[in-house]
Parts: sequence; C-alpha cells; structure tokens
Amino acid sequence: MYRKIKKVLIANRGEIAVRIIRACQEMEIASVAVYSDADRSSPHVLKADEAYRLGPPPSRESYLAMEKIIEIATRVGADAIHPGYGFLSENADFAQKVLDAGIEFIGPRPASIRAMGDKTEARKLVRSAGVPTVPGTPDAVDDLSIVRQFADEYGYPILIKAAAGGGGKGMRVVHSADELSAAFSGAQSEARSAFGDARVYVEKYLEKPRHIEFQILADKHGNTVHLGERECSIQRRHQKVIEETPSVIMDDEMRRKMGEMAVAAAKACRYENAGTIECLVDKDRNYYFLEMNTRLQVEHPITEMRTGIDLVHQQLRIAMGEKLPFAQHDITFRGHAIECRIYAEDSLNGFLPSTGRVTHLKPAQGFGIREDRGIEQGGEISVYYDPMISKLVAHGQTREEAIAKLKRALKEYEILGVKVNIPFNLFVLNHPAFVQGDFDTHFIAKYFEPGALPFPTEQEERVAALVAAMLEEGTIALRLKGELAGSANHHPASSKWQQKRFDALR
Ligand code: MV4
Repeated sequence: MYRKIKKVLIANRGEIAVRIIRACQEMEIASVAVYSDADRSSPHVLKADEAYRLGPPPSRESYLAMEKIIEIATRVGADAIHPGYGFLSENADFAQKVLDAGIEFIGPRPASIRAMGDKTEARKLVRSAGVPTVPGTPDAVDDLSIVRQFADEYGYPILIKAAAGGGGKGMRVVHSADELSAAFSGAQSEARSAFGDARVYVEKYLEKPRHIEFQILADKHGNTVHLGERECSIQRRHQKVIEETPSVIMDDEMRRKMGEMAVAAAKACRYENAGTIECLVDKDRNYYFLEMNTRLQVEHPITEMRTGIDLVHQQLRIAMGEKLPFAQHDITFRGHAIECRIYAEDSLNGFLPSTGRVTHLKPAQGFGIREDRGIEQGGEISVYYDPMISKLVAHGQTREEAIAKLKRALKEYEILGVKVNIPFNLFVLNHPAFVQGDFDTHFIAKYFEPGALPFPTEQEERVAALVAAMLEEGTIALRLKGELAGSANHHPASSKWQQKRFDALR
C-alpha cells in the first residue's frame, strides 16, 4: 500500500497553497503551483519549485478548471494533487478524475466526499453508527404536507435545509405555520440556483447553538483519531471570524465522548485523510452531528498549535499509505490557541470587500504568534477571490494569555492600501461576553453595530489615502511608531524574483 510521493501539485492559491508548499519543502517533496493571470507573481507561485499558468482570473477558467489542472499534473509528473480548501476540494468528480489519471488525491475517497456531500445521506450514515443528529426528516421532502406534519409533531421553529447544501445556502427558519409555504418554496428555489438541486429536508431548529467541530485524521489502514475540538461560533453570515481551542464549554469527559462520536462518524463513511465533524451544541451541552467537511479547513492551525501535530505532514503521509504514527492516547493538548482572519473588507460599510494594492505591510511577530498569509507588500487584492489576507494565530498557556497575545498582534499589524477588519476583530476580542465565553452563533448579529468601532474621521481617512498614494508612487517612505517601515519602492522585485517569475511564465 506504500506509495512514495515525490511531487505534489497544489490546486489552490493564497495562504493555503503556501501552507502546503511549506509542508512539501519540509518533507523534501517537490511542489508544483498553478496560477491564474491575477496571481502570476503571488507568493505561492514564487515559493513552489515549478509553476504553471491555468488561465484568466475567473475561478471557472483557472482554479476550477479540472481538466487543465489534471493535464498539468500528468505532464509534469506529479504523483499527487492537494486541493486545499474551497475550489475543487470537496468535488467528488474531481477526486475521481484525479484517481483515473493515476494520480493520488490528497483527501478522502470520492465515495466519502459524495456520501458526506448529500446532507440527508450523511445524517443517515452517521445515525446508523450511533451518532446523535438533530431531529429531522430522514429524506428530502417534496410535499408541503410532510413538512407540516413534522412541524406539528416537533413544534416550531423548524429549519428547512438544502439536501445538497452546506454553508447556510438554501436554509429557511420557519417560526409558524403561516410562514411554512413561502419558506418551503423559497428554500427549494434557492437550493436549485445554488446547487442545481432543489431537494430540501427539515430539522428542528436549535435556537442558540454553539458551533463546535472536531478534527479527525484517518489512515488507509482503518486507524482513526480525533485531535480535539474547535469553537467556531463567532461567525458573520456563515463566514467564521474567530476560532479557538479548547471551547470554554468543554471538559475532558465531554471531549472524550464527542471525540468518540466524531471518530464513529468518520468510520461510518470509511473516511481517509483529514476531515472535520461539525456539531451544534445547545445550552444544556447536548450535541448533534451537523455535517462533515471532507477537506483541510481554514482554521486547522489552532489544532496544530494545541496538539503539536502538523496536519499537512499527516495528510501527505496518509496519502502515501503510511500508518498514523500515534494512537488516540498519544495525542495530548497544550494551552489555548485562537485565530482570527484578517480580511480586506470595510467593517464600517457592510463588510464590503476592499480591493486594491497592499502598499505597505509589516505583519505582527513575537512569541506565541503564527501568521499564515498568501500575499506580500505590493500584492493586489482582486475581486476574483476570497478577500482573506491573513490568518493570525496566537498560542498561550491559558485562554486569557492567548487572547492577550492576539490583541497585541492585531495592534502591532501594519497594513495600508486596503481596508482591513482589524478593528472588528478587536471589537470581538474586547467584548465582555466574548471574554466570559458567554456566546453562541448569534454573537455578532446580537452585539455588533458599526458604531461600536472606533471609526476614523474624514480627515484621518484623507490623510491615510494620501499616504497610501505617496507610498505607491515611491515619493515617501513610511515611518510608523518611530521605525522605518519600508518604502513603496521596497517591492519584492529583486533580480532573483524576476528570474523566478520569468521561469514560471514560460
Ligand atoms: C442549524 C442551526 C440550527 N438548528 N441546524 C448553518 C450552516 C450549516 N452548516 C448549518 N447551519 C445551521 N444549522 C439546526 N437544526 C443553525 C445553523 C447555523 C449556524 C451553524 C453553525 C455556525 C453558524 C451558524 C449560523 C447560523 C445558523
């Protein structure tokens, strides 16, 4: 079963591509980047051993172009493809095409992706393994009377969900019988346009849940372990903002029970590689399986910091057919890790993406701080992709220490050219309810209003815009907090860099 991987193609961009390339370098595996025209001088292209153009910036012509990606992998002799997250990472057809080309897919088998991608199928599968799920209809429903029957039996509120769904699309909360009909057809048509599949099913709606997920690892020999939980309740419109581990509501006993449940859920679909079991937990600490994410997740670093286990190394070893080098009892947890996402967005104006050139970038450093980023000073935040600039991770001995370190790092972070959500992150980290651990998935909807942020005056905005423009032009160098922070001329356009980029374009 052992199959050495000597070269990996990374079918992704940004920070996760860089993260995976670094793991390849550490394991002396050659790395192959692919890129769109918008990314031709991005860090993932510069860092990889080889880089190949996919096409124009739109994802469907670049990072979603399955055939192009597989053709490049075949041509350059890649033994494996790592899909990262997003894009093709949970596309069972892509995973199958990769295998059909004789290339290893670094992730689960296509059948597992498919089983977990259908939400009613996934629920049935894990239920049969004894995993608790929220009360709901076992199958998709196309008849309003069955929905009404369910609501009459379990009471309102209920939640209509897309069977092909996930991520909150095609979801409708129904509070009373008179809303039912409109919500049902609304969910169906939203599901049809989002997934090309109008099927919906129904669950009892949990009103104030926490979102807690478990990281699992499974090898090809039937060994499956969990790496503890991540508390992901702090999110805005299904976009996570802050993640931490451990969750303040967890204790060793609950972690052991939920961990066993997560392992059972993974085993139910004969899961392989890294995956995440998403759960809802109510105020009485009852927990329910929600869905499985069959990929490496954005927030995986907090688990790495608390367990000391490099998840991408493990993914690569599993793909090579190696056995997990640890059993459940070998996995230990140390301290507290917390991550926030730095997005190029305007928190004061409806969180609109803020595009443009990053004219100045001096990220935070120091003991207990890790930053995963896929853009450098001089790089461009475009309209084509997710506006995440960076993931800032703090690890400390206690929750208080980790929060203090993350706050310090956010205040130290210097970035100009685009608006970023640093003040918004600080708002959450300073909020008394967050500090006390007293929150659920509605935290931001409940507490946040733009007035809560220390918004700049019109004059400050004008000065900032002027400074950014002068930096870009190279007419000034910026001094911040008394330190020379580097001028706009300090673009990474060294001759070595130019050469590498030239190679990449050939
Ligand atoms: C729920 C729920 C309450 N009750 N299911 C949101 C996306 C998808 N993963 C499932 N989601 C939810 N399912 C029942 N039966 C509340 C949510 C939910 C949510 C879940 C996790 C994190 C943030 C959320 C925000 C709103 C709703």
